Amino acid sequence: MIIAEDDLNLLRIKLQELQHTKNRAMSPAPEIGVAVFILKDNKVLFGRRRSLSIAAHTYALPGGHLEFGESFEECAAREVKEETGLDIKNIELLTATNNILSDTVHLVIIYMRARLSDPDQIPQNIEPDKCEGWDWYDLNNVPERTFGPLRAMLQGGFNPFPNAS
Ligand code: IPR
Repeated sequence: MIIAEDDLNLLRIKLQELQHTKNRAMSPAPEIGVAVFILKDNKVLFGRRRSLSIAAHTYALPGGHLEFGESFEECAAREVKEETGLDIKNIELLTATNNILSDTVHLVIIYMRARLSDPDQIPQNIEPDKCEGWDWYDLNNVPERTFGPLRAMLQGGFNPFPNAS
């Protein structure tokens, strides 16, 4: 039987998810994620996540787990590149939130902001098995199904733009 490359990728992702779920159940521990507000004009980049164990089917910022030995800035640049193909600059730490999402998922999210290295770059959906696609959104008009903690933060008045009142 010949298995298509796309199906293989999907299988790999599902396997990773199962492994994560198993690890979480066996030895629950806080995880560290880095999420990036990429600022362009007055907009921010969001993507709709596919069925992943964290924030499934919600709109979220590009980002992912911090790897061993990595700085927040390195993680931000790596995850943004892996997920969107974009190169970013002026990467800065904004804030962190502590999110107990379920009995087995406790995620500390480090929020960063950054600008496009080249403002004409267009985001690509590099990991279609993980994300439905990327688009720019005005912060006053974020998608209905934005990842809960992020939505709460924005509704609470958090603004990633410099000099925001
Ligand atoms: P990986 O590291 O698998 O890319 O993580 P992710 O895309 O599931 O992101 C998890 C942390 C996010 C929500 C900041």
